Amino acid sequence: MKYAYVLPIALLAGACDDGAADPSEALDGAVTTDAAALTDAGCPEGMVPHPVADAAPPAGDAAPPAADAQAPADAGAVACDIPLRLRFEPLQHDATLSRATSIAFIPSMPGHFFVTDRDGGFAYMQLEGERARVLQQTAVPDVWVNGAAGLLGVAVDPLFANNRYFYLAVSVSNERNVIRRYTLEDTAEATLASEVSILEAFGPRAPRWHNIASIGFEDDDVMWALIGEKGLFEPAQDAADVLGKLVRFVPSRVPGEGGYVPAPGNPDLGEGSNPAVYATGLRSPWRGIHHEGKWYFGDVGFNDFEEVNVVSEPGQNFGWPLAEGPCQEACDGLTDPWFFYGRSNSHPFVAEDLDAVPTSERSVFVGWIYQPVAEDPYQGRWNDVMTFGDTIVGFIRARNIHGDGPDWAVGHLPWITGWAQAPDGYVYVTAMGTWPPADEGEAEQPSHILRAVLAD
Ligand SMILES: [Ca+2]
Repeated sequence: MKYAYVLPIALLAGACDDGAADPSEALDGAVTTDAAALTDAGCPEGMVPHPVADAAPPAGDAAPPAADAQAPADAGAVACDIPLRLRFEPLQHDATLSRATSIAFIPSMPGHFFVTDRDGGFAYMQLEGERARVLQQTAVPDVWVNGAAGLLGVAVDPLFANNRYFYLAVSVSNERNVIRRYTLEDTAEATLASEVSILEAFGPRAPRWHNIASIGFEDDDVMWALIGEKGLFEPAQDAADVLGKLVRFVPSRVPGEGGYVPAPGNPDLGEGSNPAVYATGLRSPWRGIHHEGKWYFGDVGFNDFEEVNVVSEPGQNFGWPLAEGPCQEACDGLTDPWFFYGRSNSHPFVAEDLDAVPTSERSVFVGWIYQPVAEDPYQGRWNDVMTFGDTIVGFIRARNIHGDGPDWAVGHLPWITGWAQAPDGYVYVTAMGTWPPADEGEAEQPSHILRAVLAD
């Protein structure tokens, strides 16, 4: 095995299920290898370091695995991991998906999931080995489709086993985006008839850009949404408006009744502010996720920079349109991106992807952070690791969520749109066949549902 001599280190660092580990053991293990092969961070060539708390020797067998360390890192203390590398295996499926946008699994019904299509379709499907089979497919009414607008997001209610609720993020006009709730009924017609409106975002005279695409739950009650600023700039700094914000709210669970109440724990952003707002200054945060009390999201740039941001406390202001990328002046109260990249094709993110699509266009996303499970097909290598990438260029990279890097190349898949983890332990993604949509008379390539598997 390629990494046989360092595998024990990686297992210690990789938050395995029963791994009783002391980070210092991992370090000790690392320094027993050939010193000439160690990187600057003290890891063997080909491995990635991440900082860990400098823990005292464990009192018993119950010491937490190193990769779970939450405390700030002590200077120099690192664990060495085998880097996550992925390839994507397309599933055969019988859904009609012209431009798949998102995917979400039903935790209480293993193998059952929803996929959305920008053009208004949603499919309720079931995994069957290497295939995925449609159980219900229909077109959602009143979806306004234009460029990046349409049916963009789906979330499953954590209490689905009791209420059979799921949620769709839909553009209904140039100016209006809605999060709708549906009840999964026995027929598609009955499912569509159950629609109620939970939350609306309205931008008068808005262009088609920067809608609602990422929605989810942080616990049984609190729902969140990343909302774009509809190409209007100013609303992102207006705390009275949900455009350009991360919002948190408790959706109505009353049958036949929509609406929401603001979530507990939201900040007070002053008189007239919208009590659902949690973070401000977002531009086009079309893909991001919640993980252990924080949100990680890509914010697509205007002229210069693609940002990856972390929301770690209430009331943070991520700068747009006062700043794009790292703030240069008048920066009081603004939170800089965790990291960012520009449009140059000589940037390492592009240069290290041999299949990179040659383009000056960019569209950053944050993909997935693994939720550890007993049957982990990624061997712990995805634990505490965030994937991110560029939808147009096609590179996919990863970075440990503790500390400030490094990041590394994970794989390549252009037009990737949605990420979700299934009860079988695998992560599945949706990807469009072509983007932008084909011109009149040109054939569209169908979208794919793919399973992420280790590439090495
Ligand atoms: Ca920003």
